[in-house]
Amino acid sequence: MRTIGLIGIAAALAASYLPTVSASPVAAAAAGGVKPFRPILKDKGRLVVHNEPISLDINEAASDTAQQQQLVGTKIPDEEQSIASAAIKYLSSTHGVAADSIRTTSVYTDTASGITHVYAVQTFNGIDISNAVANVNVSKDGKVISSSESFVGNLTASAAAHPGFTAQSSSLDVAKQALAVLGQHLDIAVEQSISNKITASAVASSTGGQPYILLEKVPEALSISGTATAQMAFTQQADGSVVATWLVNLEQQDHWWNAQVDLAAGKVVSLADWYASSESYYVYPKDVVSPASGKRTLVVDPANSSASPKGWVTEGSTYGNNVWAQNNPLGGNGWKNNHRPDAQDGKFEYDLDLTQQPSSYVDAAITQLFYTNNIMHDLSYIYGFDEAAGNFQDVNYSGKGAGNDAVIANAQDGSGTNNANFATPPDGQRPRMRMYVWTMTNPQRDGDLEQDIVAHEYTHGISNRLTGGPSNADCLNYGESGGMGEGWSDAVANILRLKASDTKDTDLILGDYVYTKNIRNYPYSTSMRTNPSTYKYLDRPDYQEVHAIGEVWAEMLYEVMWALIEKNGFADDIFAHDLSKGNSIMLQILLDGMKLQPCTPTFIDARNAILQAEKNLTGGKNKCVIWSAFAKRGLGVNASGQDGGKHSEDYTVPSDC
Ligand SMILES: *[C@@H]1O[C@H](CO)[C@@H](O)[C@H](O)[C@H]1NC(C)=O
Ligand SMILES: *[C@@H]1O[C@H](CO)[C@@H](O)[C@H](O)[C@H]1NC(C)=O
Ligand SMILES: *[C@@H]1O[C@H](CO)[C@@H](O)[C@H](O)[C@H]1NC(C)=O
Ligand SMILES: *[C@@H]1O[C@H](CO)[C@@H](O)[C@H](O)[C@H]1NC(C)=O
Ligand SMILES: *[C@@H]1O[C@H](CO)[C@@H](O)[C@H](O)[C@H]1NC(C)=O
Ligand SMILES: CC(=O)N[C@H]1CO[C@H](CO)[C@@H](O)[C@@H]1O
Ligand SMILES: [Ca+2]
Ligand SMILES: [Ca+2]
Ligand SMILES: [Zn+2]
Repeated sequence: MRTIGLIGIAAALAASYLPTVSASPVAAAAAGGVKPFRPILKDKGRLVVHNEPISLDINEAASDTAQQQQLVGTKIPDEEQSIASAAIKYLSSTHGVAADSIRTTSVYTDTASGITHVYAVQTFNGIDISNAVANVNVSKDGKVISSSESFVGNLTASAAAHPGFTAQSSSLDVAKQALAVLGQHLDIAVEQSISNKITASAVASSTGGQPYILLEKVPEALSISGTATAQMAFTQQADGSVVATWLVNLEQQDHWWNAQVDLAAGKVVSLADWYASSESYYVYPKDVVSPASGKRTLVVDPANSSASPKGWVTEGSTYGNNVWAQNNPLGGNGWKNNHRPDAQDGKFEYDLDLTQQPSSYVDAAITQLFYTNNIMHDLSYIYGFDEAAGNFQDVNYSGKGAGNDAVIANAQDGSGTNNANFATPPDGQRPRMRMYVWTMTNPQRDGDLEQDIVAHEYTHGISNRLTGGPSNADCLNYGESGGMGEGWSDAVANILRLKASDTKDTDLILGDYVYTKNIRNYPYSTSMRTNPSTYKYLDRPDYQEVHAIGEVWAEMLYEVMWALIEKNGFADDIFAHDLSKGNSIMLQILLDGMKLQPCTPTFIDARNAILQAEKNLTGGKNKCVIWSAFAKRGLGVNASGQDGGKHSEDYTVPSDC
């Protein structure tokens, strides 16, 4: 049977709970994967609303000085002191917990509602049971309108079951042991000689709680300030039992941990992170392609933890490891010091009135641009445009690839109108996306708000980096290859916007919102009538420009995508990377094909690379449907053509199909 007391633990721990001694004084920094957790107390702590409010005897409580003395250190008006005392009496009588075992932690009166909120914690032998808490809401006329509590009901029974439960230790060494257990949990081993240098001293609490222990000379890998605090407590476990714990509190670069360490068990039993690292964006979410097709919503913590393990935002504004988004009204080359919205609280929520000119909602536009760029970063990362493959990040967590090349994304860039562009230098140099305002309508419309445009631009970066390797930026600049660069950009924008309700009869157009109509010649469609583009179109004089060439390529890819979805089904969430589904297979073999194909590929090279990628991915299960899709548009097995020369169509598939 395990012991629960704190006394004697120091000695026992010396053998069993000391952290492993590492070769270097301080081992590697905390793994990013440590997550907060706590014991889940079933059916406790729910808000109970009293439809018939319960009257409190506030005047009687006012004379109860014993209760009032528990709120020291803060100046509480007499009136609120009395309400708090009455509320504690109420909790005591309704939950069978002695009033002197309930400590008031805060009380205040809300000016708007006039409701007084009383917060309390259950204690045992003067020590807080940190997760046995209560709150009582008292109306202006002195009635309990609602309350909640997570008290330990049979504390005496629990205590009796654990001899030594009442024991206390003020041993400073024990606090150091608790710190070491937290260090282990955070994956930071501290060598004994370093641990020996940590000093500990007792400090009185200024707020009526018990004293705590201040630990100093803590290694920086564990605490950025070099200090930590430890305090004796009890923690209620999920099964209703109570264990003696140490509350250990320390701050790291990206976390502020408040841990409850069960020393007897040598483990952390509850871990909270006081850092509000949450990011929220009021945006057209990833399944709303533009203001023409849906509304903005609040999206909370959208970063994918494998693609962006530290989130999207570095600090309080629209810049982070993947993207720096800002406006650029004058269209100059400067960007670092340009305007960005201020969101110290991580809440990117700005007004957007589409009846006004775009300059009136620049913060909403920058936020949207930042959001969509990060969506593209995470999506392409998941499908293999990662650090090693030369993606756009300032810091490469894997250590592979060149860093310092997060995307510079300019919203409402003043260097142009009615367009957008993306420049891709080699890996390690920053690409630049410039989004323009569109002037076909009044008020004007903002390209930042249209996902297919931003996705199109970002995909230029993906195809340029992947084709011919990350350091060669000259592989998609000419003729057919340049045209396919445009085509992949449309194709990825199409994959991202596809919805479960879409079918192979769905037609998609680009630029619908900003341009008010299709910016391409034909909608993307599996109907030959709606979109008649074939390989032979590359010979037409009006199809020598890159976007026209790209349209033919993207149309072929649209056919391939639907052939794969027809055969394999549709993944509702493309981010889930479910490679048994058609749309996910499509995105995967597009990116894998880019990695495989030569610098300056032709249509035939790119088709063959896609087929090879599919063979590698599935063993060739989809070979024949892919061939059929290409053949439908004239790029069958016997198609032939020269970049800049004649193209000859073929509608047949290999003989084994
Ligand atoms: C009572 O207090 C809790 C906790 O502060 C709060 O969630 C709840 O809304 C309050 N109820 C009323 C009626 O004010
Ligand atoms: C009462 O205490 C015992 C002993 O710790 C514990 O096992 C049990 O779960 C508790 N029961 C309730 C209802 O809290
Ligand atoms: C993050 O991406 C991975 C694939 O790399 C996927 O399995 C996971 O579901 C994604 N998580 C979220 C929250 O989208
Ligand atoms: C082959 O497929 C695997 C995933 O199944 C992928 O990681 C790899 O990059 C692919 N290789 C090529 C050459 O496409
Ligand atoms: C098509 O190409 C195959 C080889 O891939 C060849 O055997 C066949 O003769 C060709 N057919 C025509 C009509 O050119
Ligand atoms: C080659 C290169 O520059 N790699 C970098 C990737 O990012 C990490 C973290 O910033 C750097 O340490 C590497 O030098
Ligand atoms: Ca890079
Ligand atoms: Ca390249
Ligand atoms: Zn383009």
